[in-house]
Formats: sequence, C-alpha cells, structure tokens
Amino acid sequence: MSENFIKSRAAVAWGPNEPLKIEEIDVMPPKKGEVLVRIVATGVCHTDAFTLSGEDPEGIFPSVLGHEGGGIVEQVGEGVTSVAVGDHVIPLYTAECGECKFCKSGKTNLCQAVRATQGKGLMPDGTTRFYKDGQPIYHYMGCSTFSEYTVLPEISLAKVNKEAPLKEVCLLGCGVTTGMGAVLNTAKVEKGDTVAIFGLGGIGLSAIIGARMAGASRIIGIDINDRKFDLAKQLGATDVINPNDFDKPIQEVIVDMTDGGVDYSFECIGNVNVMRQALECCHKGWGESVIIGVAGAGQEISTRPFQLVTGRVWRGTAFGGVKGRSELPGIVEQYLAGEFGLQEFITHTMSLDEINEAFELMHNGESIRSVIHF
Ligand code: NAD
Ligand code: AHE
Ligand code: ZN
Repeated sequence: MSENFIKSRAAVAWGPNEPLKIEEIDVMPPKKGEVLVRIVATGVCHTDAFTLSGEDPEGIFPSVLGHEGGGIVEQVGEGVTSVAVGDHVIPLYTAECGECKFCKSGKTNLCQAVRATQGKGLMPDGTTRFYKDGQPIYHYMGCSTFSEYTVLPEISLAKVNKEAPLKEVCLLGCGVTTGMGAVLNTAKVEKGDTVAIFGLGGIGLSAIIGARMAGASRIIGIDINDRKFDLAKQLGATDVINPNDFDKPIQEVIVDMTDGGVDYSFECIGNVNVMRQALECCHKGWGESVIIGVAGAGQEISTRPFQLVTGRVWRGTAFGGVKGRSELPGIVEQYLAGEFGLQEFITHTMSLDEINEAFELMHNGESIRSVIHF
C-alpha cells in the first residue's frame, strides 16, 4: 500500500447482521474535488441499523457505515476551494452541487451529482478510498462517519460555525435536521395546525420540535414504547398515545380525538402498516401525510385509493428537504442561538470500541441517540 495512506480506526461492517469490527484501515488521500475529514463525533441513526440488517437494497459489504457526523477538514484535494484545512464540517448524504437539474429546479434537495456512485459505495470517480490489508472497503451514503478519517466529495460537506460543538451538531447531519425539516420544509406546518407523529425516536422527536416551532396547536406523539413519552412531552407533544392501549385502530382513535383527523401526519418508523395508519388519520379533504421512515427491500405501501380521492395527500421527504451546503450552516446558527436543543437527544456517549452497544441500545428502545466520540 502507498506510503501516503492514512491509518484510521474504523468500525467495519463485514457482512449483514454481523457486529461491526474495529479495524485499522488505510485511507487514501483525497483526489481532485475531494476532502479528507477527521471525524470528531458521529451519531448512530436507525438507517445505519437498517443497512446493517441486510434489508437495504443499496447495502454493500464490507463497508464503513455512519452518516450523522461532525468533523474537521484535514486535507483538501486538487481544486477544492469551498473548504480549507481546519474548517468544521458536517458530512452530507445528500450533496448540493448547485448545478444539476435537481439543484437548479428549486423543487427538491435531492442533488444527483454524486448519487449514482454514492449508492454503489464509491467515490464519484468509481473507486474507493478505504482498504484493509489491500482489500477494498466500500463507502456508505457518501459519508462513512464510523471512521476516524473519511473522504468525501467537496460538494458533500457543509461548512459550519467553529463555535458549534461537533459532539452535538453531528446530530444535524441526519436525525434532527430530517425531523424538523420534514415539518417545516416538506409539510410546511402552520400555526394552529394539528399534527400526529408516529415513532418517537430521534426523527419523531425532532419532528415534534419542528411542530412546536411552527406553532402547531395539537401535537400527538404515537409510540409502542411508553418510555419515549416523557421526552416527547418535554419537547412539545400535547398528547402521547400507545396503540397497544386501544382496542380499535390507532387511525380511528386519532380521527376521534381531532374532530375528523389531523392536518398533517409523519411516519418516523419505516413500517409500511404504520404508514397506512398515518395516512388514514389525516383529515378528509386536505390532510397530508409525510413518510420519513425507510422500509425494507420489497415492502410496499397500500391504502384504499378513496383515501386520496377524498383529498388526503401522501408524500415523502429525505433529509427534511434541506439543501445541506446552503441551509445547514443556518440551522447550526439557529442551534447556537438557542432556538432548539440537541443535548436532550444524546442519551448515551461512547467510544468507537463500544459502537455495537449503540446498536443494542437502539434495538432495545433504550436510546434516542448514542454519539460516538473519536
Ligand atoms: P428509532 O429506532 O430511534 O425510533 C423509532 C421509534 O419508532 C421507536 O421509538 C419505536 O419504539 C417506534 N416504533 C416502532 N414500531 C412502532 C409502531 N408499530 N408504532 C409506533 N411506534 C413504533 O429510529 P430513528 O433513528 O428515529 O429513525 C426512524 C426512521 O426514520 C427509520 O426508518 C430511519 O431509517 C428513518 N430515517 C429517514 C430519514 C429520511 O431522510 N427520510 C432520515 C433519518 C432516518
Ligand atoms: N438505500 C435505500 C433507501 C434509504 C433511504 O431512503 N435513505 C434516505 C435517508 S435515511 C437517513 O437516515 C434518503 O435520503 N434517501 C434519498 C436518497 O437519495 O438516498 C433504498 O431503498 O435503496
Ligand atoms: Zn440517518
């Protein structure tokens, strides 16, 4: 291997459902348009667990997972101008090139400039920067934050205020931005609206924050784990309900509670049956349901088309509709200004060596976010 390789401790996913293995890997220096980032902290999102489970059609092994990080620019490749060594950055799984049809449309945050290679676990030139004893290791969601050092395209980095603690704002790399953005950008909830949020993990709780910021009059949190309810109420939920406490479908319960249904609902679980419940608890004529959760390979949603004929709307969102490079730095400023909190999401902190515990805590419903400190 080249002498220029950087040694990096990383949690490698060698195969579906196998515990991550801490390895010393070789990281190639950044090529043209690329940046080497030293990750300071990373959250563990349910999507990491989803891909590790083998349910992700784009899951590739061996790979370095992780996509909710914060780090510091260590080296820049040829031609990189928008970030410099020492800058604090948040890796973006949704890049922003500013030039593609998607970026120019003004209708979506789903920049496609690097999406095809990203989905194959590769850098835009079709190769990887990670090796273990000469064996290629794949990238993940263009981020691979479960490594001390990672390489990203320049267009996949948001430069943020150095005052912001990376051990907290790493959560803006996915979960908190996604939930808040789904409410504020995608649904555009307004003052006085009623909202139902299914699933009170990192995403659902962030959606509660978004609904509170929007001035929603009623914020109904739904989860099958009662332990999520205290924090949900603290963050602004007006009602918290457990579907297992009722002997009728939860959508009927919500329709009864809200004089015909909510104005907006959000599915933050990845369960296609709950996606149906979320649609069907919306008000006839105008209620909108936003799918945030990621469902496994081969799964499909269904409802009676009459639900849509009679005015309900079904839509989805990725990264809360947020354009990472142009909008995420402003969200970091909002955090610094005290407009919302992040510390309450961090139920556990741990070292990279303990990362498998983060997955266990998530599966056992004990954590909101575990943050790995490098
Ligand atoms: P999480 O595991 O922290 O939270 C999920 C919550 O759902 C838990 O509190 C769990 O108890 C609850 N739940 C499970 N089954 C339920 C049911 N049948 N009814 C009600 N509640 C139920 O997960 P998270 O990190 O918050 O992620 C949530 C989902 O959002 C995942 O599918 C993740 O992949 C997805 N996600 C999507 C995006 C996006 O951009 N669209 C971004 C991040 C995460
Ligand atoms: N790879 C999966 C889909 C996974 C997915 O939907 N990812 C979300 C982000 S989840 C973050 O925790 C997303 O942004 N999707 C848009 C995109 O371009 O990937 C599959 O089904 O193939
Ligand atoms: Zn995520």
